[in-house]
Amino acid sequence: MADLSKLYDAVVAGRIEAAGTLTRRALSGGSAPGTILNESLVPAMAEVGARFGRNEYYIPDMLISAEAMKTAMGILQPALVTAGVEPVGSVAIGTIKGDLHDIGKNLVAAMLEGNGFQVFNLGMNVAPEQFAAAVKEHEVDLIAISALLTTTMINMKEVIDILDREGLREQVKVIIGGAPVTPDYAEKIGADGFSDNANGAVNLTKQLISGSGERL
Ligand code: B12
Repeated sequence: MADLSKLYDAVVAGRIEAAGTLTRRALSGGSAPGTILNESLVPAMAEVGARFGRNEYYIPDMLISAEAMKTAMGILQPALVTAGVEPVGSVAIGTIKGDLHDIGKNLVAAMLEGNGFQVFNLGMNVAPEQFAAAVKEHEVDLIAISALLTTTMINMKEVIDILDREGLREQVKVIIGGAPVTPDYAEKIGADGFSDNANGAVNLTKQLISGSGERL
């Protein structure tokens, strides 16, 4: 537990090497990967955001904390992902056009992989056309779109519009998420579901792919 609060401090302070060392130590000390994630790393990034919101942190501070988070995630990811499981479905995930925030998206991708989904991670700043192309190329069951900015979340609707225009909408589910996204917004743009966290994203994906077909 002591290590988890040290890890939290390291990510908030942007101490990249310490974040890596403390993640390894927490894992070898027996902390569950989910505990490390949810009790240390995710709250640390929330604190970084809060400090930015209060003008106590600036962009370089956010960047360096994001690097510390990524280092920790790189170590945690293999522990989150169970190897050798038959894919239970396939997902294309990306951060929407104009948006360079990829930590939450990568977390959702890792959790999906860890739950047996085949994941095509399209990266960040993904154009709506690229999501449609992934549906055609990989015949994915579901598209997961992330947005962290109020100015970019509006681009999510373009993905659904393109899927409609190209006659692909019926064959693929669409879920959205990211800090500014709300269930109302998901409903408004015609997405099939929303979650504000990675576990919720996995549950949503399971429900939608198993074919309830309902909007969640
Ligand atoms: C780190 C960070 C950055 C880093 C990003 C590095 C990277 N590689 O990702 C850098 C420094 C590059 C950055 C830049 C900017 N940022 Co910034 N950033 C953040 C910060 C501090 C943390 C984001 C994060 O990683 N959170 C941790 C992850 C784990 O959480 P998450 O992303 O929310 O993801 C979870 C859920 O949302 C959900 N989820 C996420 N995606 C999806 C997808 C699906 C399908 C589902 C179901 C769920 C889901 O599950 C995830 C796991 O639980 C946030 C503050 C915050 N509290 O969000 C600001 C924040 C998002 N940034 C902000 C701003 C303003 C900017 C800049 C415009 C600053 C500037 N003036 O240049 C630029 C924009 C650059 C761009 N074009 O994208 C504002 C946005 C305000 C707004 N309402 O639009 C925030 C909220 C800060 C603030 N308090 O004002 N940023």
